[in-house]
Amino acid sequence: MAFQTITAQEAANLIKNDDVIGFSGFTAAGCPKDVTRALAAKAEAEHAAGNPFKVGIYTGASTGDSIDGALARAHAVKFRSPYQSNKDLRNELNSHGAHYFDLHLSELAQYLRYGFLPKPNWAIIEAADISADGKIILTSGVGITPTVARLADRIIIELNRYHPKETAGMHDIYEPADPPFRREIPVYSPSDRIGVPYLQVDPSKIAGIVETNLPNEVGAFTPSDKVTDTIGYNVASFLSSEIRAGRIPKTFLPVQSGVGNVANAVLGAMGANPDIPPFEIYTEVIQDAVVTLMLEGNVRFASGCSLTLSTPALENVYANLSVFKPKLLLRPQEISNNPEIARRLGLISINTALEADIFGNINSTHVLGTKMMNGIGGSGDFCRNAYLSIFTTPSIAKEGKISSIVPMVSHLDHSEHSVKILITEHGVADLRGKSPVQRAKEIIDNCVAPEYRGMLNDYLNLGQKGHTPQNMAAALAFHDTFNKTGDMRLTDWSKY
Ligand code: 0RQ
Repeated sequence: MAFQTITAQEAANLIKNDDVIGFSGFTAAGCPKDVTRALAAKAEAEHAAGNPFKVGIYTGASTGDSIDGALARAHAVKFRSPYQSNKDLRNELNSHGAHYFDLHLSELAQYLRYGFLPKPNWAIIEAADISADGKIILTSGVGITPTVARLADRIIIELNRYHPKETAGMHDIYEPADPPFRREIPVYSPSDRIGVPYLQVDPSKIAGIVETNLPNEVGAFTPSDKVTDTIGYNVASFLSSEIRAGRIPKTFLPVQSGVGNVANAVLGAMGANPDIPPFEIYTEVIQDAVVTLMLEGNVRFASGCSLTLSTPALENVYANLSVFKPKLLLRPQEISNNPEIARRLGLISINTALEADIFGNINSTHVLGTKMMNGIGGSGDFCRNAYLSIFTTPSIAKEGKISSIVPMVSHLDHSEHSVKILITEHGVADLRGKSPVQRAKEIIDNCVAPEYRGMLNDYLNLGQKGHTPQNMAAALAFHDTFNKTGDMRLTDWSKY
């Protein structure tokens, strides 16, 4: 079948107010860019003419600026799921300009198949190559593409020549059957392939092909600093002590690691630790540190959902495909983040908290309890099901005006029942097998910034009787004080 080549504007003109779109990609890797910019321009023109124009958006995770940024600035987002990290979209969600539905990333594809959410009218998919019978080679991120391509009424392809078609073979596309017919997902080690290397779509649904040549929009990492380096060192030292204690096998276990600078520093420190043998990665986001560790021989294989690499790192992979292709595998997020597989493989999961409390509960998403930051992402998929779930966080934020460790989290994403280890630049709190009061002592003594330790010990002493000694009047006193004074440091508990 010969597909029609169309312009980005012609593609955007096919999309109507209130339509629902599912995009390919995961983070800024593998997302369309051209049609969405044209769609944002169309929305602005419609608004200027006094017409409503908003669309519903599903993606794998966050996107590049050309989806979330452009459409948020055009006030063209009706709803959005499951994860975002764009400043303009964040403002739109926090000011109720768009509805946001935060979701464990492994669940979105099945939510769509189960009919829990509106079905996509459109799938817009970035491709490295397409055959006449509708076999697509995806680019650097997979996300929810197989499901939205199947469920959508029509499909628009962005054929992006920036991504070499020789990446064919790096993807493993598999969609599980739905209950009551689902069987085990047969991934028994990170490198197991269970699907096919291409995405098969119904060619009759393809409305047109937009040809582009555009790099990904992955932001550069800020260089690591003393705090992130120390957190990385603490994680690596803890893991090597677990090997010595016989609680992690000497051959090690596959690692899942979140996004951002702390995650990059943690992986770097693990590579530098002589007690940690070369290891495998089973994760969602493959970041720059993984490429470096592969070249150094410290990472043997990485399975993920996206190559969320800076432009130089991605170009290095593309220029050396014979080296990297045998060691990299990209899967849909319901497989990369699958709870069954995380439990079976025995993942060591390392994610970043925004805020933790002294009893081991984690807030990953809400700044001071109200403002959405990014979303839960895959952190819940992994931490609940991991062999060992670790959360890291700098002990303070905003030059110490905020303690990342508080009496009670202002929003709960991961409970004390899922979180095993908390690590800051000050040290490691091992929460396994400890009661709430024991956990509180462990966290205050090892993880809290020295200037906040006294305040948190005072809080514990205020605690009402009971298994978990929270004081209901004072539990959010740190946040209340920050809201009133711009600083959490509280000297007088008497009014609580
Ligand atoms: O504020 O942006 O104004 O400077 O929060 O903090 O330290 O730069 O941390 O960029 O690594 O993000 C948890 C958000 C950390 C991220 C989070 C302020 C701080 C700063 C950002 P500024 P940092 P990072 C993989 C798995 C949830 C999902 C997840 C995240 C800004 O890691 O989204 O783990 N995780 N997914 O000043 C108020 C506090 C604060 C605070 C920091 N306690 N209170 N503000 N800040 N602590 C991803 C995927 O699944 C795709």
